[in-house]
Amino acid sequence: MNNNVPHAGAVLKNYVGGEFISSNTLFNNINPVDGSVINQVAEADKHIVDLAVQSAKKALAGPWGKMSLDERCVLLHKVADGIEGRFDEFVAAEMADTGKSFFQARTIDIPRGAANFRAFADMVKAQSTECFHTDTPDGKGALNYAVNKPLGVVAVIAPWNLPLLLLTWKLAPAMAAGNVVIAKPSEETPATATLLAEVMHEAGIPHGVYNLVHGFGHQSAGEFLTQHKDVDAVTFTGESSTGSAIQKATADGVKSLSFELGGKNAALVFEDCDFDEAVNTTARSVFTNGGQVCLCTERVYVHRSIFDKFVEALKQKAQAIKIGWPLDEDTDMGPVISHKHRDKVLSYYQSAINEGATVITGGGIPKFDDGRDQGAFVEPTIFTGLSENAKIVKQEVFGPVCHITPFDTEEEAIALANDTHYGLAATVLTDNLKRAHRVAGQMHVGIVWVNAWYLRDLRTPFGGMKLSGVGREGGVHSLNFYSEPTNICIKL
Ligand code: NAD
Ligand code: 6OD
Repeated sequence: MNNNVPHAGAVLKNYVGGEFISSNTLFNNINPVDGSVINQVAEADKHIVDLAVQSAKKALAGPWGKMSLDERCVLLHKVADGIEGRFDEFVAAEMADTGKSFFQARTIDIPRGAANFRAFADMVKAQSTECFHTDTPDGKGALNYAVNKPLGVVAVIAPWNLPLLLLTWKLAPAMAAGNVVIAKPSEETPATATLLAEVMHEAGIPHGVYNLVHGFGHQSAGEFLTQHKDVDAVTFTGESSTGSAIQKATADGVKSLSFELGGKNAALVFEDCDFDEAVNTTARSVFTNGGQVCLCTERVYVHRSIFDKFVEALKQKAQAIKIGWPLDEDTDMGPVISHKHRDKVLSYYQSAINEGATVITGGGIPKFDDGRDQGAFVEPTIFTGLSENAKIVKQEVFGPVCHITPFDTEEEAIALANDTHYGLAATVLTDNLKRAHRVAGQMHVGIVWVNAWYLRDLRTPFGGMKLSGVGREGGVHSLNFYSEPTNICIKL
């Protein structure tokens, strides 16, 4: 299974000040497809995290801080070239760590890793700063203009669901804006961040600019980073409860924070939608990556006049999903990330059943009669019949599951969609243009897709309201977060 996986059977090391360093504590990196150990990972202790921070500061004061914008952007394009040059290794590493399909890794995750570097290298060169001419009593005036400076040492803490995509989504703008970074990938998915360290090295990124520390959150590399006095900013993607813990940990140091957190996203399916398109889009938004995308739909609201037909059509889609080995060309869905996460997803399935849900399809574990029975697979699942207060309708599951509820009026649909503590994304399915604008404008979320899902333009604002996040990234929003403007006022 792991034959072509880079560093299979070896130790994945930390990358600090341009050197790969091991540590006294190793933990296993598990393949969720069959439970096998892919390799071991060197957990960074406090000393290694401190070395990373000191190396980063040195690089900022040295070659990276002195480099011109043009030179920096050339290097970022070289990093993108490096990812593309070692494309197959990145794909194999991401598949082994997550169990995601070959199709998804090669069409979404790894291409976006490279695209993030190219996009922000180009965007930072097009960035302008503010300039104001100010009247003064002597009539000669003053000129105000802002110059952007990096924040400094930025800790980038990433989750396991789209490991390279989400890490580089933050690394690329942070580096483009001139910062030095310390990446902390999820303990579940350490491989592509390690390959990225090799690419950074080969591309000639000065030592200390990109540092990598492996480990966990609590009392491990994650906390050591967020509590470090010389870390200037923390940019984090993960669970809302972890965001809250980081907020507390960083309070004394008054660090800049950007949080992309959980979601409990709704799809609103109106009677005037293109029915087949609406079913396809909803199936994609519920089941992509085994439902492990923060933007995935977990609550579907369907107009009562098409409810039964829609539930039946989505059931057919769910049952047609091919669950299997990542390398099989026709595999649509792999396992969830770990046995621990599978237990969590299954406990939500059970709670739905205990609360009286109708199981339209799924609800359990698929049976394979081969090595996959040792993996972390769950069935794509659809429930109906629960009240809006049911646990599975209220809380984020992060698995291949949705609950479908009928509605009668547009107002009711909007109220149902907004009745959540989260506010990340929503999908509106209608062919009525006026309704599309009207409904989209009333969603309390950071991102609304109309007749689409996960259609991305990296220049657009991205983030969530309420428990789903703090701040926006994407385009100038990222560049602004990773920069500190200094205003210069010149009396003329
Ligand atoms: P998680 O919060 O458990 O872990 C994310 C990262 O934080 C990991 O690297 C982990 O080691 C680290 N971490 C954990 N505790 C920490 C602490 N106390 N201090 C510092 N670091 C700590 O999240 P996960 O399980 O890896 O990812 C799934 C979650 O992420 C879901 O809730 C999902 O919705 C969310 N997510 C959100 C977005 C978004 O853009 N809004 C994107 C992807 C995932
Ligand atoms: O596409 C992106 O830029 C992005 N941040 C996606 C987040 C997905 C959540 O799992």
